[in-house]
Amino acid sequence: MVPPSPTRPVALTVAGSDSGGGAGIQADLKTFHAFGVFGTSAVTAVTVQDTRGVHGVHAVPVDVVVAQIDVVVRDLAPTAVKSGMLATRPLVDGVAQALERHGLPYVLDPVMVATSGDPLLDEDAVDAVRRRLLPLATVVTPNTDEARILTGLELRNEHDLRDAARALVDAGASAALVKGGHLEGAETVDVLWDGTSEWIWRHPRLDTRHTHGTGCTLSAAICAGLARGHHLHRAVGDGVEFVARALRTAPGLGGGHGPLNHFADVPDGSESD
Ligand code: PXL
Repeated sequence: MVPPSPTRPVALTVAGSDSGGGAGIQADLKTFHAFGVFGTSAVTAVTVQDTRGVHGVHAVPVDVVVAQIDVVVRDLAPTAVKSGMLATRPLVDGVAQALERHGLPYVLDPVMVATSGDPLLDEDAVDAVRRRLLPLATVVTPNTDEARILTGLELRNEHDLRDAARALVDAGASAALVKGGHLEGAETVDVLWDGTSEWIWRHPRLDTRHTHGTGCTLSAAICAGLARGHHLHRAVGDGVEFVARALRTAPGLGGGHGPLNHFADVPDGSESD
């Protein structure tokens, strides 16, 4: 007889497909897997993409995206969800309505622009992200550009990251992780504020162009931790460390911004309860 399998946490990503495999749905599923979490997905858009850039975007009809979320939640019972590329305003509205219904722990990665500089969210959708998705988020994970667009604040230094995290919580998110990777300096700084406590992670800055999918990978790692039932600060700490390792050991694929190493070791204990 086959012994019974240990129970396996399930997570859901609602995001775009990156044919190059480094970001989007593909990065999310690889990251869920690395953390020992069973990955499910609702595809919002199909991108024609390699490490050099986004060559085409085909949005999936809203009812098909919502149906993917609904059937997966009903049958596979994910214990956390993340969203990435949502492409259009109707998709933001549809996903918000579905997530409101299901009430799961939710990581909002407010994806707006690809590493290559190509747009991944229509401008008229930003307001819907702010009004409808922020209030649902267990944590929102913007980089400095996304935080500026969502809050109207300029982000130049660590102090500004801390202010932006507070502004995002004031705007309705339960917590905000503002990622300072795009700032200058020998260290990268990430700030988490949950309305009560603040945590700061620092890592030596790497001189690398292989950063494609960094944000997707981090938000997926946090989602995996939440799916396991970990506290937010633990899920974020494990995610930040996994991304640092995955950046350091990037495989150097492609002629542009290459992907991270999703085979990197996860921090000790992060893939168990
Ligand atoms: O990293 C942001 C992102 C999210 N989703 C998809 C992407 C990218 C970046 O390229 O392609 C599908």
